[in-house]
Amino acid sequence: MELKEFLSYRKAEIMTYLKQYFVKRSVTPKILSDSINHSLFSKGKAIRPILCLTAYETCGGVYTDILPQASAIELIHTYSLIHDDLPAMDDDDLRRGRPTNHKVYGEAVAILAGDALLTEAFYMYTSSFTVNGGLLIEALKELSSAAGLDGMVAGQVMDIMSESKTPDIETLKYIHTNKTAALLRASVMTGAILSGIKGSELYAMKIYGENIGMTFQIVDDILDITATTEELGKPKGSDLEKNKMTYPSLYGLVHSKKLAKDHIETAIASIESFREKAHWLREIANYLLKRGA
Ligand code: GRG
Repeated sequence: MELKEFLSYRKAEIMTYLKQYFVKRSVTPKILSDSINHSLFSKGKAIRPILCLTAYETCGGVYTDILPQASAIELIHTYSLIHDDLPAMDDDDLRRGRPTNHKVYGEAVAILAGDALLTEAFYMYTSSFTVNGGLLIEALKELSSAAGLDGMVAGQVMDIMSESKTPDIETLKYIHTNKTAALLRASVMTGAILSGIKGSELYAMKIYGENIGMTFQIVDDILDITATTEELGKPKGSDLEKNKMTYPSLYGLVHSKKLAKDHIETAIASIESFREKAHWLREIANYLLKRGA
């Protein structure tokens, strides 16, 4: 199977799970349901839940066993995009090839849809599980810290506070590690934790997750300059327009590409001991790099 087929098959399974879940949940008022559906069932790659399922499988699990836990990560990610697009944050009009949530449903509903997605993620995570309860709690600790104070929220605050400031490596690393890499690392790590692996194998997954996370954001910075609005599904050049601190703004395009490649090499080397079981994790790492080539 080619990677493209693998990704689209896994994404379809995640989306089917989410659709069925929300049908059963029968969300009211209708505008809240519409607002959630608008952002969740659109053109996203679902790369975080795919990484979670794939890490679990690499560590010896049957991936369908953790569909609720992996899919819950997509709810957290989608909330972060809805809130990131709000006028008080990045003030964007286009996301995943559609008008942003607040443009269609208004700011109040968009904020609340984001809140609902974040809280529902934890309801989904704990409502149906086949793994050991202790492992589930460990994975939840990893996920909640990465999505909040030890990760995405802290990184987002630093990102906003650094707009229009002279780029420096410490701040840039802090933003990328927390805003973007933390949730990607947690996607990999929670899959690994739920499988029950420990020690050096779990550590290897952490290094893999951190490094693909850094490449993801560096490539995102590069694409903001090199891709078209249509390819991005959001406005091209928005980092430049908002004077964001990015890798190309500090290192230029060529060196940023080299750094993205270095992180992927580290990620792939870290999971060597999983041998052929890590085939798809290696393929995904290379794909995340090639997006920016
Ligand atoms: C609101 C707490 C809070 C955080 C927002 C997600 C985020 C943090 C900001 C989005 C800004 C941005 C473009 C970050 C770059 C990395 C990133 C998260 C890109 C979007 O993720 P993809 O490419 O999107 O996986 P899809 O649409 O494929 O799911």
